[in-house]
Amino acid sequence: MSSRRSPIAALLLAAGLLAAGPARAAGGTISGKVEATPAKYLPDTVVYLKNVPGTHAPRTHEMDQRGMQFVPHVLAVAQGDTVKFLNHDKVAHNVYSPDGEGYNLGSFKQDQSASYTFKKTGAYTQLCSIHPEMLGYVFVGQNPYAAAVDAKGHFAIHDVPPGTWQLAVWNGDKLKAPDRTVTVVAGKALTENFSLKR
Ligand SMILES: [Cu+2]
Repeated sequence: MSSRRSPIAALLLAAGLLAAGPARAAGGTISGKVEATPAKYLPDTVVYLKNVPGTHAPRTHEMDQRGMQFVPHVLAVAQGDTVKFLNHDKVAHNVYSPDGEGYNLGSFKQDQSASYTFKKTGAYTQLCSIHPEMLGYVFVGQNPYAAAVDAKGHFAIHDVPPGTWQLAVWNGDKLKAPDRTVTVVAGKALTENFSLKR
């Protein structure tokens, strides 16, 4: 009748459960809406988490040049990620940024591309030397938990590790909102709205 486990077996079981826990548990979601005053600065907004420990697999993102614009206008990536810059216009475009370590990927024609891997965090103004009116931003965070807002100011950050984090808003050097402490629980959704002002 005895089904009692030895102390060692109990320890191994506990260790196994603990090891399986973080990989199995879903992260949380943080979503909400950002309002900006003046509203014209709303498109230049990223909501992000500061300083989340742990490593992430580097990803490759795409920023297109289409209709004489960078698409998306703001791209949020993580340190170590690569951005592949595309060109779907009939004219040649250039890709350069004076920010961070700076880069100039030269000029390329329709259906050609050029890639850059972002080694340092920060916001990179994305410019084209051929068309001075073109402007985009690559926001490079410390971690992948960041999202640019859509046209109405909505954002969603998915698969956030459970824990207590600092939630912040980037809007260049134009508008601001105070950082906020949030506690993320696995499988739960948080709603966080922001109002940006000068
Ligand atoms: Cu251009």
